[in-house]
Amino acid sequence: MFKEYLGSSKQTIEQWLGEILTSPNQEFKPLYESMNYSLMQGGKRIRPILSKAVLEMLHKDPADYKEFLCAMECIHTYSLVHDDLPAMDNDDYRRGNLTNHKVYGEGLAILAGDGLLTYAFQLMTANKKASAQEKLDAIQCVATAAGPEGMVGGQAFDMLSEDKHIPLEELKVLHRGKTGALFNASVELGLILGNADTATRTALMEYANCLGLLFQITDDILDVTGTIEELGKTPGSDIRQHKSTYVSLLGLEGAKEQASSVGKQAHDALNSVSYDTSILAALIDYLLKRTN
Ligand code: GRG
Repeated sequence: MFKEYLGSSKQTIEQWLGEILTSPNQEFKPLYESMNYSLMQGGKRIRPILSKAVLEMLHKDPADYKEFLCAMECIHTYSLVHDDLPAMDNDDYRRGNLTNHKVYGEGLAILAGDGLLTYAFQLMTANKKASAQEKLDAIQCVATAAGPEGMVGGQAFDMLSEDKHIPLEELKVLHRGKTGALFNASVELGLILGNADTATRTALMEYANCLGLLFQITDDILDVTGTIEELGKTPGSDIRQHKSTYVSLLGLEGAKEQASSVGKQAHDALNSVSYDTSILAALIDYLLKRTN
C-alpha cells in the first residue's frame, strides 16, 4: 500500500513539475531545456512527498500548495546540478544519465542551477491559497534551510573537509546543513501551511531531524554497498574523495546500527502525534531499506 502511495505521489508531483517551466521566448529556450533536463529526470521526489504527507495528515489538499512542493524539488535539483560541476564533485552521471554540464556545458549548467533556485521563490510567491503571513513564514523557512545557515553552509563545510578526518560531532553539523536542512524545511512547510498546533510541530520537527540524519547515514552506506545500476552513478565517491562518512567513522556495521537507532527515534517522535501518522512512519522504514 505504501509503495502505491509513493508511486502515485511521485506521479502527481512530476505532473506539476512538468507544467511549471516554459520558456517565455525563443531566445531563452536552451536555458529552460537545461533546467527541465535535470528537473524532469526522475529522482525519488522525497522532499515534496514529505511535505505532501504532512499536509495530508493535517487534512489539507496538497494540490492547493503545489507551488511550495515544486519549489522544494527545484531547490533540490539546483543543488544536484551545482554539486556535480567540475569545481565541486565533478560527476559525469546522475540518476543513470549524463550530468547537466556534460550535456549543456558548464556555463549553462551553472545558470540552470541559478534559474531553478530563483524560480523556486517566484513559484512560492505565486501561490493563491496561503495567507500573506503563511507565505512569509514558509518562504523564510525555505530560504533559511537552503542558504548559508543550511544547505549551502553544509556544502561549503563538506568541500573544505575533503582529505581531512573530521570527528562524528562535526560530521553531524555538516549533514544537518547539507542534507538535513531541506528535509526539515519539507516537513516544516507542511506544518506552516497546514496550520499545525505547537505539540504537533515539536514532535514532527524531531521526526524531521531524525529522518534527515537517517537519510544521510543510508546514503553513506549505499556509497559502499550500492551498485552503479542501483545508484545511477559510480559508487565509492566518498572513498575516492577521502571524505569522512558514517561508514568511515563507525564501520559498515556501526553505521547500520546507527541508522536503525535513528529510525527508532523517528518512530518514537511520531508516538505523541494525535493525527494519523502511518504514512510518515512508513517513510522511515522506506528510507532505512532504500537501495537508491
Ligand atoms: C551545491 C549548494 C549545493 C549543495 C549541494 C545535495 C547536495 C548539496 C549534494 C549532493 C551530494 C550528496 C550525495 C548529498 C547527500 C544526500 C543527497 C542530497 C542525495 C541526493 O538526494 P536524493 O537521493 O536524490 O533525494 P534523488 O535523485 O532521489 O532526487
